Amino acid sequence: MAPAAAHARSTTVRTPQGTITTTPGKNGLRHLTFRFGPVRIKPGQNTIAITNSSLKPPGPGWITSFAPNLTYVNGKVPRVDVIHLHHAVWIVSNANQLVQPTWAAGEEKTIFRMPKGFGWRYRSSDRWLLNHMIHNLTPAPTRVYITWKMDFIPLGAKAAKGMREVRTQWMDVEGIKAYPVFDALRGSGHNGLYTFPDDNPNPYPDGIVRNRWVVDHDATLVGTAGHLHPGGLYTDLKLTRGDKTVELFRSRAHYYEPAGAVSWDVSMTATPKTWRVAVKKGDVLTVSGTYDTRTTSWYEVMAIMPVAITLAPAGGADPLTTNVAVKGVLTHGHLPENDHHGGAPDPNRVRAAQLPDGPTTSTVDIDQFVYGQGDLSTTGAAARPPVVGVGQPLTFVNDDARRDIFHTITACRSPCTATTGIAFPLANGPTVFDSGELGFGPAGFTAAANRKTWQTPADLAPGTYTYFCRIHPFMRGAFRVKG
Ligand SMILES: [Cu+2]
Repeated sequence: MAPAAAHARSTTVRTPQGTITTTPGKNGLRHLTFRFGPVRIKPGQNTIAITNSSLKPPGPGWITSFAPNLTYVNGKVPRVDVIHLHHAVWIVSNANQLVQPTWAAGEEKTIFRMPKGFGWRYRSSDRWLLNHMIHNLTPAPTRVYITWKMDFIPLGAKAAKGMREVRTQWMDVEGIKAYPVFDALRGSGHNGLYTFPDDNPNPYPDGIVRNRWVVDHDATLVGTAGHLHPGGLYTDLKLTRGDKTVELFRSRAHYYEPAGAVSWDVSMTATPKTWRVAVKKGDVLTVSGTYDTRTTSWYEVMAIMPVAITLAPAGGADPLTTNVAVKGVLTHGHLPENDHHGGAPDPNRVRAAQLPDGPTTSTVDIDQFVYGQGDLSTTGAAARPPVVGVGQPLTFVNDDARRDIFHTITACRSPCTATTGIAFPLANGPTVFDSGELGFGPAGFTAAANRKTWQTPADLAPGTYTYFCRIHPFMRGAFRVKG
């Protein structure tokens, strides 16, 4: 490592994995900016990578905040409908903990800030792993940096006096997995709300309840915020002691999106800096996530609530006698990268229902981001919907799977021709169907369905069905069932 650039007060260190910029603050505080990459993004990619990270603080101390982002090589933040930070998780391992997810970023870019006097202890021997999934919604390759800012207090600095250590307890409805997702289907749940795991009759088929953690020492909870996908309304953290269950915090999704709870134009609420909850060994914490299923299906969504917990008790209210589930605070406002909403009329796209029949067939191949027959961005004979008889399935084959490009066939409401953006298209077809992500990846470590074919449901009524690709939402198509 060698100093590569020096601004008035900042210094930047370059490493093979990226850069670390340090700006001095008050009482020994350091503002650290990490820039990981550039990461090469392949056409249409939606894959998960995990790597050792050498981008760490310059010495032992305390980390007191975390703010993630994504930029192009020129420093500009990509539009979220073009390049999407699906997630990044920083996993810490050291002598005390084998593997602990500690900080995380999703496209909502929540900023975590510890209350004054609390911090994550960093030791130079700690190993950091970075698990990231960057989703390219277009066929164009690019390069990006994953960036994050941390406030850091070196050991021995004035600001380090009296610091109390926290660690992150990872609370995820799917437990600790490389790809912890569930589906919230249109019309499921109660009154347009679907809560996982509560509304799923069999949320954990293997019998392992993943959304709970038994507190293993008396301690104080000092902060939490939820992670959801579009369609998500809130996550809940609850505590059970004996026969009593109480709410500890509801992290709400606040949508700036004009179309409502349908896009990444959102900020989550986090606990206010005064939130302190005294927990006891044996208490049970649970997490759940609630989605709006009135009009739209939400596939492969998440509900996660990392909780900062002290190693030793540090005060706080007894949640059984005090209502600690206070109103949260937004961690940021509307972000300009979410300005491209989509949903405007697109004169270049054909309305499938008005087209003559395409060929009667049993198979549609997908190649080079185009549905082989009935693609709504094509014209002439290619755009005409392929036809199957009632009860005859149509098989889709993703030939792009050989290049690690995943596609879906997901029902959207006809005509499904409006412009692409963060809020359009949506999985809001009146008949619910979805292929999963057709493609291949390492088992348990991929969004891919690990098959490249999918058959339409055999019980479809006569009609023209429109669909889109959830991974590359500019891709639209249609097929026709005839009686
Ligand atoms: Cu696709």
